[in-house]
Amino acid sequence: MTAQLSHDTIVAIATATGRGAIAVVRLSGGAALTIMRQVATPSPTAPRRVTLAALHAPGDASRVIDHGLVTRFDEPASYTGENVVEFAVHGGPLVGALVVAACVTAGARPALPGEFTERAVLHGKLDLVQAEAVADLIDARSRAAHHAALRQLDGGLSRRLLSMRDALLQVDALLAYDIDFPAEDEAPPSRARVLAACDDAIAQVDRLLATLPAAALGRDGALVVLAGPPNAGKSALLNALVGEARVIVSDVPGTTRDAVEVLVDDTPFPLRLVDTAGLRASGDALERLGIEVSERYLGQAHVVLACAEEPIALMHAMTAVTAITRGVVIPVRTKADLMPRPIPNESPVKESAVPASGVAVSTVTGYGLDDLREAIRAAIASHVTMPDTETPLVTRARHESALRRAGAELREFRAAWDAGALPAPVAATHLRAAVTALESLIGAVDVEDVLDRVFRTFCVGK
Ligand SMILES: Nc1nc2c(ncn2[C@@H]2O[C@H](COP(=O)(O)OP(=O)(O)OP(=O)(O)O)[C@@H](O)[C@H]2O)c(=O)[nH]1
Ligand SMILES: [Mg+2]
Repeated sequence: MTAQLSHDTIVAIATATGRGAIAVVRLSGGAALTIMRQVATPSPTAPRRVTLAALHAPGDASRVIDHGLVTRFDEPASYTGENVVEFAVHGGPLVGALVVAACVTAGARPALPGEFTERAVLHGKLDLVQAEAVADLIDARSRAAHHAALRQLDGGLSRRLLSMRDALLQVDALLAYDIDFPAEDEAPPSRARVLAACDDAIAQVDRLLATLPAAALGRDGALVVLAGPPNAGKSALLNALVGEARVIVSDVPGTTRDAVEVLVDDTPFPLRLVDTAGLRASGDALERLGIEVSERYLGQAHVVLACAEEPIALMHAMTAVTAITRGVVIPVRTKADLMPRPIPNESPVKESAVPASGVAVSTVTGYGLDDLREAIRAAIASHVTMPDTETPLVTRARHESALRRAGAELREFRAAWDAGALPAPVAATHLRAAVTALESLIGAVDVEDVLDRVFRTFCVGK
């Protein structure tokens, strides 16, 4: 099934809803310029020049909605590849909606979520992977996610996939030669050459799949859980690491009842810092609930900061936490300012990731906080292989499943080809299936349900 390119002219507010200085209304399609002339006076006569215009009811310049800036982008030099008009008007809940309504009266229809970007893909302006990068850029909450999205939008992953596809098509051509000239034994499509090309493709698929954990950490953040006995100074430490008072600190043991999560945009990965209720046996039902929540977080943590003031309590906290988590546990001696002489922190050793004697910190003097931040980064790095800067990140489940499919087909092909178990034409079907999987990723085969799945999660106006 081939995706249908609708010929309707579509319109939507492209900016976020609510109060704001400016709202941008976007119009795209064959009738965009005609509609523009009906609702904007004067309307721009040349593309890419901004014109100050009165925006009004269709064909009636006396019923003014607003004064705004109008820019037209003539096909094919536009985001969608069609004629596009952008109206920049005053923000707020009403003005943009009235301009949309005027365009609809003049013949446009409201756009579906992601429909502008979908049209960009259908007109070959972007491939599917790049279109997803647009959505990721919009959704980015951290510098890591922003960086990954920009690289994907730039076409890094697409180029890699295309070159893999081309390499596989070359192998397919070699096979076709074998199929066409099976008798010419002295010129087999050099078995070794086919195997080498196949191994190379498998290695590339695996290299891309190996970026998944780093991509997930960049998108979602590394889960760093603060745990330890009541009153250890966990909440104070979270505030210190965040740089502002986000959670309640008090000298009453049992202050924190529920887990509180704060996102900190650190590099290379954002951190999801979680303050938890102090770990202790408790008869209080509410407190027990809080402790259960803490334990759930501990189960998923990448890093746990086991916090306590005294060495013995710290040992107990370490034992309690290690039983629950699979994350790296960093022992943290809190309230270092109260120690007669704070133990000097050793720098985190990369191989073990965790300084054996723990990190001493004080939220009062700031002592040890940088050492702790460094130890957290080292602990996360010990968890995840950092992809080299050349390898684009695989960010979505859709990418993962297509790459896994391609990898599985390539392995089937390789096994069959190596053992000579299947006739070349049969082995080649696995190769073609791998090519199709890669093509479905970049949208070279435009299967409608793929497009639907990708674009209906977008925002309207994009
Ligand atoms: N001197 C000193 N006092 C601290 C430090 N950190 C925390 N405190 C104090 O220790 C007490 C407990 O701090 P919290 O951060 O609320 O402790 P908590 O571990 O979150 O306690 P619960 O929420 O009850 O489990 C408060 O009175 C803090 O002011 C520190 O570095 N130095
Ligand atoms: Mg607390």
